[in-house]
Amino acid sequence: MSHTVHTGRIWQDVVVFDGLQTLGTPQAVIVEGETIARIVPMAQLDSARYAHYQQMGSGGVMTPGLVDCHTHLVFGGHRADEFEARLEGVSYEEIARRGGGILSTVHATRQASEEELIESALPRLDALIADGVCTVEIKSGYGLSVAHEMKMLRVARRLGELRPVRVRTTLLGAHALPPEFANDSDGYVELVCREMIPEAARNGLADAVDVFCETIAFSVAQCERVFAAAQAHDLPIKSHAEQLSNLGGTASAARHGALSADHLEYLDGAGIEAMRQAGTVAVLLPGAFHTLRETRQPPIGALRQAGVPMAVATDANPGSSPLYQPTLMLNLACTLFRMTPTEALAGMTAQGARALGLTHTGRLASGLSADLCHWTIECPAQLAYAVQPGRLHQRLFRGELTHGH
Ligand code: DI6
Ligand code: FE
Repeated sequence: MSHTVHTGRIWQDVVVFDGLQTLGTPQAVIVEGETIARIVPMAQLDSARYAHYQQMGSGGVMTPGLVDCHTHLVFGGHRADEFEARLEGVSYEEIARRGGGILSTVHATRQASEEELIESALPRLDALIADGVCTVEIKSGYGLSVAHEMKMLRVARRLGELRPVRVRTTLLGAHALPPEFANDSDGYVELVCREMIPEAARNGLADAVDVFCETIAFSVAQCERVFAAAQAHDLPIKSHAEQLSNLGGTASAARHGALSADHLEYLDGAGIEAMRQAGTVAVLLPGAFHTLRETRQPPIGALRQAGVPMAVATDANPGSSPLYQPTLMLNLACTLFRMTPTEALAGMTAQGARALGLTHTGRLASGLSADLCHWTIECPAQLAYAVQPGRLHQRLFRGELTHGH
């Protein structure tokens, strides 16, 4: 077997979107081992120095590997029946109140073995990877008992071992009220705080803790108990807030130093101001907005004006966003929310990483992890402009070429 040892790889004459902006002139991108070594304007490239590097090609667009910072990728079953019911006029909340919705997926997820959950999640994960994802957050939240939530988190961790992708896990025990606690939501929150969070922390299964703050889920006061328990175990917090109504969950999460508040269609000025002060990332989920045929827009203009960082993610899940194509979200973020293509792309790279508390990925800069995508397009805005599979030419994860050649 022949064996070529490359000290490094180089791309020349590429348009670079560095995670926040498109650099002004064509660049060379140089990777050494697992790390981005240099990004240098072509005019300043001493190409002789890189003559023995593997020449990866020239032209096209280079972006950081995409970061999908909000998914519910692990679950049992599907909810096509609810899709049809909603089309006939039944609301998402009504379905939830009838015991369907999230609880229908809880039922199917509890029935499934770890192997079955891995089997069903892998094609979904592969779809994200094929669209350029290098980092994906995966939430629990369809187990709603200590054992089943830990099962979900173990499956999520395992997915990260089976595929070349960085998986960040989030414990979402406070997602919905399980049937066993039907008339005792405080009792369930107690279980989340006293048993679930400590168990996840003890076993190193969760990188963060999330809640669903909503009339059909948990109150602000209950979410604050979950935040306190998470922080007692040194776990960062996140919140699904202001998705279907305004309860003030975002302001509360921000005051507790949340990494992100997610959804935010019903966010008000006080919530925006709290996010600004705390540096909390606004995670926008146009897939859920689209699927639920929501008409209330998240306050993009006000978030932009306040300088609140905005991330974009798939929210991939069987109910409100059965959409497993991150670049489609770039398009929807622009078309539905009027984000700019630059904002949308930053939302799925630098700001997505920030929403996960990650500093070594999501940007193209020397010293960071060589997680990058090379696309056969001419300018970064094309990623948001057209919904067109097949444009990912090469994908590197931690310096390893996993796609293309
Ligand atoms: N909001 C969402 O959009 C997802 N979870 C949440 O709190 C939906 C989860 C589902 O419908 O299964
Ligand atoms: Fe979600």
